[in-house]
Amino acid sequence: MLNKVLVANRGEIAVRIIRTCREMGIKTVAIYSEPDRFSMHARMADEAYCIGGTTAAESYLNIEAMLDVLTRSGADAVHPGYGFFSENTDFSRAVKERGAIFVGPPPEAIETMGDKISSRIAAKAAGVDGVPGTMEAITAPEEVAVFGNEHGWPVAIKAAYGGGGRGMKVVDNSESVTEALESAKREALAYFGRDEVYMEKYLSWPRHIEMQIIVDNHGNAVWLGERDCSCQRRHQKLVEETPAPNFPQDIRNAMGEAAIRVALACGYRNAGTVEFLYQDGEFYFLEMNTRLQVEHPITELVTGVDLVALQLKVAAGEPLGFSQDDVRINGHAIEVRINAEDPARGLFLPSPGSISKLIPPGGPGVRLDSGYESGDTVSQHYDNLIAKLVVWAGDREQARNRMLRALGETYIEGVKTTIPADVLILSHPDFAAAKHSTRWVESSLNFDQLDMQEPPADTKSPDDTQGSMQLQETDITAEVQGRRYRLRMWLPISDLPAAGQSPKRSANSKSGSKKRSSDQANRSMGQASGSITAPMQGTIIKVLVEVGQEVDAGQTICVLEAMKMENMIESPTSGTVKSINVSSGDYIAAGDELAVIV
Ligand code: MV4
Repeated sequence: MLNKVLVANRGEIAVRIIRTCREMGIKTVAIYSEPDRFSMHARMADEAYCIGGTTAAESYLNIEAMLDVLTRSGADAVHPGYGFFSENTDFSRAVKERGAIFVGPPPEAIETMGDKISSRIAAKAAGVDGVPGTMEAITAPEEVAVFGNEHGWPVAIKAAYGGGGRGMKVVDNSESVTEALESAKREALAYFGRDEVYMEKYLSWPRHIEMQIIVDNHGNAVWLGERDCSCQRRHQKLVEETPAPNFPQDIRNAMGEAAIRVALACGYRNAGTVEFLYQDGEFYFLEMNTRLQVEHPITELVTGVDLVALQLKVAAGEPLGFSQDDVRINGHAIEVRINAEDPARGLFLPSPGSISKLIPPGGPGVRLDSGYESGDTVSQHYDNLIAKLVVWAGDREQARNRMLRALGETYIEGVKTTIPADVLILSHPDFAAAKHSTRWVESSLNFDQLDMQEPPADTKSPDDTQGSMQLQETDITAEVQGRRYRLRMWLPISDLPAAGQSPKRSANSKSGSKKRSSDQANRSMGQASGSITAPMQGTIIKVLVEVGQEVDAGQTICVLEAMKMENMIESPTSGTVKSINVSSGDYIAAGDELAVIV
């Protein structure tokens, strides 16, 4: 079995992996960036090393810093979690070159499945049909028009090196093919560094079902049930559940066997997820994710397996220890993601900041996989997932009610969260009746009723006590030559900083010199002055007008890449462009003035 595992990640998934390692007697090594110095995963690991930097690129995507910690710590395996390096073959190869084990599939399997066209070819070779579409990159708009006229509209154009729906364009007719193809290629290049795109017939009302699989090095390949991930907004999963409601057992068995065939066709090892679309009694291969998924806990709850433990066993060369006949699906599990975002008016604007208080839910069948505790800070530099709330119960309706009860118990103060949106979804009659599908959230749910969450009352936590001016035993964290140590000291209470608190920013601190507006409205419709401001932080990827140009109301001024989508920033009025304050490539903050129309 493994001796020491470097957890090459942060947040809730790092905590998740550390917990299972502890249960298995495996030492853990955490890495942390400058903003994460006081983070939960760094606190929990047996060893913690600062890899420096602030942004993801400077820290958790800094391959040299990560490999340096691997060498310094003497870890014999690296668990990548999800995101970051979890599907990066350069990283997995570099880990192996240093004599350590990468807890995941072989690089060849990652490469096969990372290219969505080659993944479709591999699935087809295994006898598993994808959504009707092409097996090579699109080279001309005419190809899309011919395909749409032959197979029917709409047509989905997707990034060959993408995934998760990012950059996907849905084309309704041949007239809009050229612009859609250009936009899809532009986004594919911007998001994934490659502009190859392919197409599929767009299924109008499918369910998004994914199958968990795991393969060891002894010929054992098992599917562990499906997860219904249809409840998504802008390709961000909001709610996942298992078993999929109204899902026939014969389809489940056929999909599980198909998932295994796809995995074996690419020489897969360890845990993975095969995604399908299910519509009108048929299922179609979509893509394969060669990593542990965010939503893996619901599979753990209905099967009783610890997927991280299985991953570590398989990585250590041990057999699974069970076969397909041993797998039992019991009860129903639901997961919701609790993000530091404000869902008011359906904007889901990021809401980074310090969590002044976090009180987790409890009781029967409730699990909170959190990456943060009271006093921790949600940084704007990383994914803003605070925690996953997961419940198990005997059947779907009990699980749905348990989730609503657990959401009601979950208290998070200091940042706005998606909890109100989660409650809206779980309490909606369509969800209760399992009538939802992939388009349901964006076509049928109305988030407008969600008020802007009031800033938390400046309440003291119930356990605040006014201690006397005496010495207080205190655990503090010290960092010596880049390595983190815990020390126990006795200090006068008045000298103690609040746990995890970073120095408060000055009230009038401004980032950048750009003019800010008071209104952070989503639509970029500017103020009466004709000033057009950014509705959210992001990157300008295209400026479409020039100073002095006449524009119409609603004309796109520039394109802002934010929240994994291209946002068209439009002129609120007709007039003349007086000034343009941004150019392509600028990173701007919410409220920055982009242009002025007079
Ligand atoms: C599709 C589709 C319909 N037809 N492809 C989205 C995430 C990524 N895994 C693939 N996704 C989809 N691909 C075809 N040919 C529907 C989805 C989809 C979806 C699409 C729009 C809005 C929400 C969605 C949620 C799940 C799946």
